[in-house]
Amino acid sequence: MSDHDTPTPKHPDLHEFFAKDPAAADRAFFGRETCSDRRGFLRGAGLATMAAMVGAAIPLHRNMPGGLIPAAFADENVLVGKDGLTLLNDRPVNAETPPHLLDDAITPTARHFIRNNGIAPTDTDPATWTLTVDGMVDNPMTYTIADLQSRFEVVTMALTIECGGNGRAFFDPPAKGNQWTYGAVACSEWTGVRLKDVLAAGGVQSGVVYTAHVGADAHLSGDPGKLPISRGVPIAKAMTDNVLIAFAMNGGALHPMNGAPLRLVVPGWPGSCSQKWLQRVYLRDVVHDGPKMTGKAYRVPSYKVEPGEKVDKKDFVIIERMPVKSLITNPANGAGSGRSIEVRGHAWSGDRTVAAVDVSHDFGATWMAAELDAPASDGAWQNFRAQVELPAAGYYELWARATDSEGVMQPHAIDWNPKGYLNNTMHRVAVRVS
Ligand SMILES: Nc1nc2c(c(=O)[nH]1)N[C@H]1C(S)=C(S)[C@@H](COP(=O)(O)O)O[C@H]1N2
Ligand SMILES: [Mo]
Repeated sequence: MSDHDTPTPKHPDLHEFFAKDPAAADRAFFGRETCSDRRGFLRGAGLATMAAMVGAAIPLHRNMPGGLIPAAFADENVLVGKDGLTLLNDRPVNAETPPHLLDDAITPTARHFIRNNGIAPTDTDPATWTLTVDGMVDNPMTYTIADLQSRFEVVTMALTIECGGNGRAFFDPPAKGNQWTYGAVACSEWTGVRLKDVLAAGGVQSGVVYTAHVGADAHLSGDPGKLPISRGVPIAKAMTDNVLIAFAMNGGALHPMNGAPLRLVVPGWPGSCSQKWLQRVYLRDVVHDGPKMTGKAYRVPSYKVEPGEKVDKKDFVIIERMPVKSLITNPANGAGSGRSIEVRGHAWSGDRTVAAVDVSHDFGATWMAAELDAPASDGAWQNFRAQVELPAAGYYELWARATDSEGVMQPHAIDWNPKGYLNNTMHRVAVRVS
């Protein structure tokens, strides 16, 4: 199995401090509290701490503007605690993981991608966090995290989360939205309680159709009445065994950008179902119509369309399970190699298992079956490996294709749709043998 350690970020204290409570951090460092008026100057303990963090005295500290984050670590500010992610956008934060950094069977917290639709909350103390379960339940309840832990069975499961828009960058004509390439997918080990147990304790009323999820993140507009995203799932999906309300990730705290201190994990369905910073789940007798549930968000046409084709709004349907897919995590694209190489990666198919992964080194002329592991738990991706012998020096491509338990194989060409969802074409990486 893989190494579960989270690499230590270079300047954890400052970043943790600013991420947790920017006002307090400003006060400590600069002797001023507000973000809009940070004209204080570094002094006393703040100066000493800052000097310790940049690793040297700051002779000209009197000229340092209040609120300034030293350039020595300004660039990593939004990705603190993350390792090697590619930042696509910083407001909201969106960052993906290069495939070769997803080589571990279980994705380390530092390498779990980030997809935010709004601004992450900063007041996320697990001791005071609450989850309200209401709507069409007999007994509406509000739980602390400690309540959840003591009242329900705590389980740990490796579960795959993939953004519905993973692979959007390869759509032609292009689709608007985050230009994810391959790395908006991860399989961490999540610890929490089952959503189904918590809903059952509330007493699910007859006539419930859908869940509705509410998180604590703020809308980009700053309007407190607006939610950035509120998704839900059909009640039957919510009542399955591997849908978790998670309070731990890889044996530690959830990363602040991955929903700390509490989130849903709905494996195999678009990542958007897995509400982060979870505060409320309510049950409804209609399909939930929160932000990003309606219109064309996380929806595809109900029939096959030509690339670029205009599709009427009424013909879009909500994406449920994610399609069969695989990712090569070794070698890295463009790597140099010897003639003998282990091709490794993961394969998954939402709500199903993967039955086979084949690998080709000759542009798809021939395929060899890879060794394929069972999922670590129901909802986890499956690891594959194949030892490939390349005939001579030169340029090669390694391709992988997965086939799921229903016999569905990854396609060669993108099934184009207007919003760029569900790209599950085969992954290829280049290698050069010298
Ligand atoms: N509260 C909240 N939950 C959210 C989101 C969000 O913006 N806010 N983004 C969703 C989307 S679109 C995805 S793909 C997953 C990504 O989870 P991650 O950021 O932990 O990788 O979180 C989902 N849950
Ligand atoms: Mo997503």
